[in-house]
Amino acid sequence: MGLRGSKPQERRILLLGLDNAGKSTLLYKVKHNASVSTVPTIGFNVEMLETKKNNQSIALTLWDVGGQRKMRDYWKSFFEDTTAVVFVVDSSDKKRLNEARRELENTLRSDQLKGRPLILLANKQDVSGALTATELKDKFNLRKICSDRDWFVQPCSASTGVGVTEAFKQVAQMIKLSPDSGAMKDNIKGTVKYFRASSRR
Ligand SMILES: Nc1nc2c(ncn2[C@@H]2O[C@H](COP(=O)(O)OP(=O)(O)OP(=O)(O)O)[C@@H](O)[C@H]2O)c(=O)[nH]1
Ligand SMILES: [Mg+2]
Repeated sequence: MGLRGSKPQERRILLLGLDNAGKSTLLYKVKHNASVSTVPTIGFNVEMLETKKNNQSIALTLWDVGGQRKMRDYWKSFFEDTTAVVFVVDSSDKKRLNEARRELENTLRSDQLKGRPLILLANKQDVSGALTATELKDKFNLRKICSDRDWFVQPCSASTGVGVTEAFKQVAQMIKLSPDSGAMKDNIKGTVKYFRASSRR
């Protein structure tokens, strides 16, 4: 059992995926249970989500980074200290599945993300004709490309909220907790500074 009043362990979770996949919709759904009307993210959004694992409090810092092509070059600036990647896919957009798979493969190649768990979100399940989680798993060849990490595919709809809580419960399950609660440094400020400096170049 966690010590009463002890600082929650902080973990950094990166939400990635193509533009229009539903990352920002998901972020606000899980944080505020709100259906917000989003605009394409230029830059990033960040929210803190408190959750529990084995009675231990965990503070998840959720980084939602824009997925437009020009934004993807910046994804790597967010990799450092990432505990798990949540890769969001628009399961109804069959024309862009190959593009999504390519970007996922590129992301997983990073040394900074070596061994980090992947949660693939088969989003937009409310749209008729959307690929199922199993179809997406096969299409992305996850068994092969994730042979060296834990992975999980969660069907969800960021619009209706179905599957969203389950997705983040799964994230918490896949996180390894350390006995020294609160020891991990919170580097939000560092990343914000880095991002601003890069975007001015
Ligand atoms: N039907 C349906 N629409 C969704 C769902 N999730 C997101 N959308 C819609 O998809 C569009 C894009 O959603 P965003 O959350 O802005 O997508 P994003 O991944 O943040 O996009 P970028 O910021 O450009 O990377 C919006 O019109 C959302 O309302 C879903 O589960 N079902
Ligand atoms: Mg967005």
